[in-house]
Amino acid sequence: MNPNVELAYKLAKERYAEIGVDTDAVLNILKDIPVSVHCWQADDVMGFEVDQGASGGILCTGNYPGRARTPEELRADLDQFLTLMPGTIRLNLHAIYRESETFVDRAKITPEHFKNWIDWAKQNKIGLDFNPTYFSHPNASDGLTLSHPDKGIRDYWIEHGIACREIAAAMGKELGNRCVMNTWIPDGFKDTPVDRFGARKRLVDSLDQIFAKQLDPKHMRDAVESKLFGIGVESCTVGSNEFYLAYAVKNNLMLTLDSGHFHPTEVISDKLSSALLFTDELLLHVSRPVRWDSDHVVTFDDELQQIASEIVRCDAVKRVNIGLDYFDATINRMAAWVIGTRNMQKALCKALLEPAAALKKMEETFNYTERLAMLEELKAMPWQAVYDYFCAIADKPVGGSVMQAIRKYENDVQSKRG
Ligand code: RNT
Ligand code: ZN
Repeated sequence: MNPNVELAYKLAKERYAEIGVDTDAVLNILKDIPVSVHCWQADDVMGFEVDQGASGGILCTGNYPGRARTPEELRADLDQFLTLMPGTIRLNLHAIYRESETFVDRAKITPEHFKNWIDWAKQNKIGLDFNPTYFSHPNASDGLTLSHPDKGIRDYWIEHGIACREIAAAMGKELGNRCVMNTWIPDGFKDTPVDRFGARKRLVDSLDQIFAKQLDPKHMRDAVESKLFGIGVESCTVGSNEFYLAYAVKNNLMLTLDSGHFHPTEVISDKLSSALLFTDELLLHVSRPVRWDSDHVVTFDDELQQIASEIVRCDAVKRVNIGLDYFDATINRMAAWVIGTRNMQKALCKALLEPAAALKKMEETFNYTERLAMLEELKAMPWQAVYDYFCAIADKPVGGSVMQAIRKYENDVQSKRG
């Protein structure tokens, strides 16, 4: 190990001990917090069904070379990614990443179409999460799927949802590692609709059919993701926050909070403590909305730190499933993956390094002055030395040196892709 990394950790350990924080204990917790990494950053949300970009209110921009074009290329990228990441990583797949020699309709996919993914996950001892794909498809071209006025279209997507739940359950069972399946639909309206109630009522009915069958919660759990607006869906999104919050609570599902799916000044960090009082588990899609749901790479910004702090302060590390959701094709996609995922871990690391009990005590006794002083001190405490050490003991590149491996992979592999 680089002696400077070791020395910096030793000093950091002493500094944190002064405020009653045990850094070794923090490292132990951190290594077991899974971060579910979205496969779709590596290929611009295209999948292996047809050769076209995402549609339905989401859009990946940029043409940086090196997009993974095949399942083999995507898995190679993931193998490389895993060599660069400390901690516990899960992989989040979408239905469009199915593998099949011939075209297979989305309503007809089975666990067989994900065999290679399951084998890959087994080999790497990582868990899988899953998503039905209700977008980028002719049956979604009206901008409506499960809430479509045409029963035929709704039934098609219901069949897809049911097929996907079986796939998620098979993944969880095969891997002995529960799979979380997230349902997000693009349904909404560019202009002001007159029958929001009708559309939402149809959505309830479709979801009820999809979730009707009880599947073993040891193998899979369902989550439902709300959204405020997207490109082409500016005036109304059928699956809004109120809709899914109520639906999740009523039906004992997880609520998915995507940090890009609210008003530009509204934050999900404030929502965790409320949602956790009425649902047993949550799923997060950690993203970075710059102007809209623009899915920029997650940076170490205030909201990311607040999200991580809330998870820790609510004592909800085991109740909040952390997933990432962003896609940037203007930069090296491996760097996008690594930087965003490491930022999530750094934020968790920093959050775990808070003297939580002392801070709560200050608040309860109205000692807001000390609370402010402590919170400001914590910002510049040597948490980075702790995270560096976390990478070093996992035998992964420390800090900026990870870019050497990323550049090498770009030269040797990604730049050779057409
Ligand atoms: C879209 C949602 C959704 C997707 C992924 C690909 O606004 O955030 O989660 O980004 O499923
Ligand atoms: Zn999302």
